[in-house]
Parts: sequence; structure tokens; C-alpha cells
Amino acid sequence: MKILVINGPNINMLGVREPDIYGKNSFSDLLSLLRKIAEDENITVDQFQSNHEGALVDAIQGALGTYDGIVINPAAYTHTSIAILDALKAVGIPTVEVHISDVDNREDFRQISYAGMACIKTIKGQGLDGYRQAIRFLIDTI
Ligand code: CA2
Repeated sequence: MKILVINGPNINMLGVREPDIYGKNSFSDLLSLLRKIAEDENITVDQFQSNHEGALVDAIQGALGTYDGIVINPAAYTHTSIAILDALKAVGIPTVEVHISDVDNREDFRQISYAGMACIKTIKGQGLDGYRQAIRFLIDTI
């Protein structure tokens, strides 16, 4: 099984500021966690992070024919990007949406998720463990 983990803008800044919202772990800790999950589950987990909407769309399109599942945290583009929603719909790859923070209990502008409309599950407010839960869900489901 091959899973692509996609992270959107500013996720590479994890641990630098706002630890009360996003936790103390750094982006490098997230990359280590993904490597550990791949090893434990005996699957391939690749990752892609970008601060650019079009690059995220390109990564989703590029997953077609290569990956069995996608885990995506589109970050701020969650709440704005119909392009990412359309790309997820276009490839039709089973996708789980992850949010590190509990977006349900944050600002009104975070209450809509366009990407989530194309996802089979959303995991929110679980910190970095949300990525492990998302990968586990894909393994159990697809
Ligand atoms: O909770 C999440 O995972 C989010 O997708 C994170 C996004 C935010 O825009 C979404 O509403 C929820 C933000 C990404 C990280 O932003 C940082 C801001 C300050 C310091 C470090 C990271």
C-alpha cells in the first residue's frame, strides 16, 4: 500500500509559534512520525508540503495511478480552496482530511472545509497523532 501525505501552507512552521494551538512538535517531528508509521505498518508513506495552492493541486493530480490513499491537511486552503476540492474529486483517490487543531472550536472562518467535501473521513484536534489515525483508517478501509 502506498499513501501520500500532503500538507499545506505553514505546516512547515510547526513548533515555531502557537504551541498552545498546534502543540510543541516541529515539522521535522511530523516527518519522523510518518517514517515510523511506514515502518510499523510496513507500507510506503511519502509526503509533500507546499505553501502554494497550485503545487498542492499538482501533487494531488500526480498521485493518480501511484498512490492508494491520500492524507491531506490543506491548512488555510482548507477553508478557501475549491481548486483542491476539485483536484481530490478528479483523482477519486480515497482521502482522509487531518487537522492538528480542533477547528470546530476556533474562528467562524475555519468552520467550512471545501477539501473535506471530497474526503471519506476527517480527523480534528488530535495533534500529530491525527496523521497516524488517518493512515490507520485508510489501511482498515481501502
Ligand atoms: O489545525 C490544522 O491542522 C490547520 O489545518 C492548521 C492551519 C490552519 O490554517 C487551519 O485552519 C487548521 C495552520 C497551519 C499551521 O500554521 C502555523 C501558524 C503559526 C505557527 C506555526 C504554524
